[in-house]
Parts: sequence; C-alpha cells; structure tokens
Amino acid sequence: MKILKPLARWVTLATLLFTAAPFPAHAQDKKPVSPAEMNYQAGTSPLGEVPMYQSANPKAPKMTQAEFELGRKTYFERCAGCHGVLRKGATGKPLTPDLTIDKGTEYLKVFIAYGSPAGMPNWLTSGEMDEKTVDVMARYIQQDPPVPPEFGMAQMKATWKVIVPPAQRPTKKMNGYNIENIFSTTLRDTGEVALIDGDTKKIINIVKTGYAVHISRTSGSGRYLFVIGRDAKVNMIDLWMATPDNVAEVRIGLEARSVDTSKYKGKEGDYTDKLAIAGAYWPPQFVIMKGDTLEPVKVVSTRGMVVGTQEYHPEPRVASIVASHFKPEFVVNVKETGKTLMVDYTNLDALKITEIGSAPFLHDGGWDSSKRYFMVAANQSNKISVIDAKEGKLAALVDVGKIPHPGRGANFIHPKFGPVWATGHLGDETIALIGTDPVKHKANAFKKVADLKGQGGGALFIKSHPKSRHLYSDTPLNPDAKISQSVAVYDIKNLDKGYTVLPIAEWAGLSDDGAKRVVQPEFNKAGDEVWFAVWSAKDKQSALVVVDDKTLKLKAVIKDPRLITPTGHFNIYNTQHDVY
Ligand code: DHE
Repeated sequence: MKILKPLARWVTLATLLFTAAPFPAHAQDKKPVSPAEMNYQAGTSPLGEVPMYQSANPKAPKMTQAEFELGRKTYFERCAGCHGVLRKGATGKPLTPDLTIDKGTEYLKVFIAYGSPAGMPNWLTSGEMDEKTVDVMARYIQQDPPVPPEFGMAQMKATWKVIVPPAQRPTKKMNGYNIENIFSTTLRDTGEVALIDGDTKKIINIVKTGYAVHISRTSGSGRYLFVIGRDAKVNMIDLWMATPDNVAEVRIGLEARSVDTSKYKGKEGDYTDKLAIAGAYWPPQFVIMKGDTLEPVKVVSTRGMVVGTQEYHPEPRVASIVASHFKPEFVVNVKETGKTLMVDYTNLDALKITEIGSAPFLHDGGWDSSKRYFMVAANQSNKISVIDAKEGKLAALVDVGKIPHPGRGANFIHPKFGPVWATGHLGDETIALIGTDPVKHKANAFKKVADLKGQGGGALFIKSHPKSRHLYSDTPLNPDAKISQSVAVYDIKNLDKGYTVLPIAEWAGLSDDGAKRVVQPEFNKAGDEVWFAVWSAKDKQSALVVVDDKTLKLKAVIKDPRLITPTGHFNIYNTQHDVY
C-alpha cells in the first residue's frame, strides 16, 4: 500500500501529533531533527550484524523472514540508538508491541515516514528509507523485539589476544618521538586511529582498531593508549615501541563507547596502569581488565531501576567513564537509569560501588579544574550533574540549555565568577558557564553563572587550556554549512565582546564538496596550538587543521590519503592528565 497522498497525509499527521497519547510528551517542544543530528543520534549500531531469532507476536501483522531481517537490520542501523535495543525507550519513545499494535500499521507508517516535531526523523521524506522499508518498519515494530545475545566472560576470553606479552615489550622508550605530544586521531569509518607526531605533524602509524572507532584514552603513566570501537573492541597500544602499535585487544560486549584506565596514586596504593575499564551499550555492563594485558577480570551488569521513577530498565547503557584522582575508583555513568557508579577497584572480589542518582540520560562529561568534581551532561534532561568524587555524592544538579553536549567540557578562570566549567548544546546556541569553586567563590559554586551566545545549535565539543586565553566551541551538527564548517572563539578576558569566527574548513583547502564538518578542538601539550578535524564522508577528502592559539591564525594543515573520516583527536599528555 502506498503512503497517503499529501493532503490526507498532513491531516493524518496533525491528528497523530495531537493525539499521540501513549508516546510521552517530554520532548514536545523540540525542533525538527536536522540530517546531521539524525545521523549523530541514530548512528549505526553493530548489533545489525549480530544473528538473532525471528520473534513474532500473534496479534502483530505477518512478516516474511526476509522482511523481518530487513526490519531488524534497519532498526539497529537507524532506530536503536534512540529507542533502545529492546525498544523500551531511551532518548526516544518506547516502541513495544503493547503500545504499537493498538496504533496499527497505517498510523505507524505515517509517523515513520514524516517524523514529528517531538524529534522523530522524517525517514521517508529525507530519502533515508523507501516506501517498502517504511512499511516493513511499521510492521516490524509490532513484533516482539528480538533480543541480542549476552556477552559474558567466556565470549570475552575467546576474543582476548595478547599480541606482545608484557615480558617481550621494550623496557625503555625505543623511539625518538615526543610521546607526550602525540595525537591519536579517530578514523571513524576505517576502524583505525592515526598516531600523529604533534611536533612534526607527520603520521607515525595507522593502527587497526575496532569498527567505527570512538575514543582514545591515555594510561596513568602516559605509556599506553586505549582505544574503543563501537563493536566494543578495546585496543591497547604501546607508545614505547620503535613504531607504536597494538600489544593487546579484547571485545567486552557487542556495542560500546567508553574506556579508561586506573590513575589513582596515594595512601591506598599506586594503581597507575594497573587496571583498565570499558563500558558497553550492549549488553548493558562494564568490564574491568588487567592494565597490562586487557585480560578481563570482572564483569558488572548495569541493569536496574531508573532514578526518580524507580522503574526497572532492562538496557541502561554505559556512557562516559573516568578514573578518579582522589580515590581508587572509576566513575561510571549509566545513561538511562541516570546513575553514576563510583566503583572502588581495590578489591575486585568484594566490589564496593557507591551509587549516586541524579537525572536520566547521562552522557559525556569531564572534570572541573581541581579534578574533584565530575561534570556530566544528563543530555535529554537538559541538566549537568555535578559528582563530588571526594565525598562520593551529588554536589548539584544544574539546569542548562537544550541537550548539553560538553565532550569533556572546558575549564577557565572567568574574570568575574572565578573558575568555571563550560558546555555547549546540541539543541540551542548557548554556552553555559557553571561556577566550580566552592571555597573562594562559594556563591557561584555549581550554579549557572552565565550564558554565552554561540554560532548556533549542533555544538558537540568545547575546549580551553590553562595556558590559553581562548575558549573554542565547534558546531558540526548545525544545518548551516557556514556554521558547521567553522568554530567560534571567545577571548576569556573579554567575553562580552562576543566571538570571532575561524573558517577552519576553508583553511583546510579541500578541493571537493564534502560535508567538511569541523569537529573537536584539542590543544597540544604546550597549550599554544589547537587542532581540529575537518570531517567529510569516507569517499571525500578530510584533513586536520592546526591553529596558533595566540594569533588565531592558521599554523598547519595535515592532509594525507590515509586520513579518512577523522573525528576525535586526543593529545597524549592532556588526556593523561585531564587537561581541558
Ligand atoms: Fe560520541 C564521546 C556516545 C556519536 C565523537 N560519545 C562520547 C562518549 C559517549 C559517546 C558515551 C563519552 C565517552 C567517555 O568519555 O568515556 N557518541 C555517543 C553516542 O551514543 C552517539 C550519540 C551515537 C552513536 O551511535 O555512537 C555518538 N560521537 C558520535 C559521533 O557521531 C561523533 C561526533 C563522531 C564519531 O567519531 O563517531 C562522536 N564522542 C565523540 C568524541 C568523543 C565522544 C570525539 C570524545 C570527546 C572527548 O573530548 O573526550
């Protein structure tokens, strides 16, 4: 059956939007989703490739096996990121058969085809799905959701490889690189990282990692680099080797985003480089590994109750993870339940976890400049949760703009308010500044003290450096190419002056018509250069652009056919010491 004709379609859509009772109204005031945001939120999940049984609900419309497979694959590629693997709802609405069957296929087709102002993308009219797929999807979401397999210790051990055992690794640095100024650049679509010498701007090595690789983190000593792919593969790279390369790898689940390593050194012991941790989206769990070999030693499920409602959530994903400097603890943020878990790693057989509830949809975040307070975005709750890592409690829950997205955020000294931490937003053009000094600036502590006006929504990352007088904010998901291809820079001492725009993509001098999204400011070790990725599709040319922080002038462009889809880039020293 064809999708409804235009007039009937709009009448039906309007009826749907105003009568969509079973779908919660929490996001009704959102703007329509831009294609870039759609790709960001509904990025492809590796679970599409995982075999699962065909499930059927006797009340649901019939599907052939081929249709079911198309529905399942499309669901994991486009829908699971927002609606959840089990369709119980995450940042998007629940889509379980008890809700969808009553709506019926025609209703669902219109919703899928044309989207809604509440944030549902218009899959048909955007050209992302054809009519057949829309019809299949409308029937697919009335079936019982197929459940991907669990991934426990036996499966992890089967994927675990020690490529160079610790005894065969160098006993001293075997290369002439200034390791602290190496950058690890995510090459998203090739499943690799580029290790780039920050001094010479030359590529040292391209290292194979997991699928749709996501972030890199440095070990406490600065010798090892840990990289995680969306397929939950963790790679461990030894930077002391003559040519730095992989020394171990393991998969800790079927889908993941975060990794870190133990950094505590103090009264309770020296845990530098002793342990690593990675958090999975599926199964919902985190895994603690040996820091020298990645041997998995402890798996902990994050399934449980949502803060506030205290309803059971079957698949709360593990979002950001950081290592505490105050205690031998990992700080694990569980997205859908809105809980931060302070995981004491001193005794893995008698694991102590302090559970701090704040608000649902915890995502990305970073330390304040004292490294005592972890500032984490509860993104769809429009809040920043402030976790006190010393006292193990929630210090504050701060209201900010629409969908805060800080990356690790930016710390600087505000001329009036003292130390502040900043976040940009996906959903509006503001940059929120939150006071972080409860001793000398008590009145401002953990309050939003100011909003800066930025170039527009679609901001992902913001950065400063203790030696810089600038604050940089990207906007790669803004629908206006002028905005997504440039960054805003603020003079910290003259914030009222507004921002200067740096045309980073133009400076890259790329010849083709790629998207050229400018992503993630990252400082070098000295704090006098800022690096940006100019990110285009896999078949287009991309580049890295280096800006002189003092003059705000172009310093270097790094182009190489191997730099395919560069996105995040992580300076070894700044990542090791949480300088941002
Ligand atoms: Fe990320 C950090 C999850 C899409 C680039 N991203 C994070 C973190 C999480 C996360 C949980 C925090 C990790 C930590 O600190 O331990 N990202 C997700 C998603 O779920 C999402 C929305 C959709 C998806 O399917 O993955 C998503 N992320 C993206 C992108 O599309 C980006 C822009 C490009 C890319 O490479 O995929 C992207 N995410 C990044 C980067 C960081 C990150 C560069 C690290 C920022 C930092 O400064 O530490």
